[in-house]
Amino acid sequence: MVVERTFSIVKPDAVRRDLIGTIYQRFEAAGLKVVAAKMLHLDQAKAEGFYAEHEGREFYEPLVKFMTSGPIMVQVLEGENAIAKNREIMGKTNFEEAAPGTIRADFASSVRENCVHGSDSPESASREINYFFTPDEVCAR
Ligand code: RTP
Ligand code: MG
Repeated sequence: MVVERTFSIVKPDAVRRDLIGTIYQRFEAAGLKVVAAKMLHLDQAKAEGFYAEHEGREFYEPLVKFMTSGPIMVQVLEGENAIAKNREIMGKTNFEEAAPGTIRADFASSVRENCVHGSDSPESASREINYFFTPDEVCAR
């Protein structure tokens, strides 16, 4: 088993609904340790850059609008197979297809407003962690 780091966001819908603690509890219960965290409010340019891979798709502009609609929590999670494990506890993008007991199945209100983001590969984890955190902001545990 490999200890990995992944990047995670508690999205504006979940912050608005006071789900930060509930979602952090899911991370910790799954063996994913929080090794960096902060709250911030994305501006348009930072959100567009984060989702650049989706530029041109029909959901891109409403997604950027949603992600800039209120504060978010960004965090780095560490644990065995952290990238896949986090995707597993998040559930599928479309909450209606997400497995019971996953964060999205339990709390998402639409395909867009789906509470959490998680890196989908080692390459995106590395890029996304560096997009939001300097090396000294990530703590050894
Ligand atoms: P994320 O990047 O946020 O972890 O989610 P994901 O990998 O499961 O989904 P992705 O395909 O990367 O899409 C990014 C986010 O865009 C919104 N979305 N809306 N058809 C739609 O309206 C649609 N499709 C995607 C969701 O917020 C999704 O998480
Ligand atoms: Mg994605």
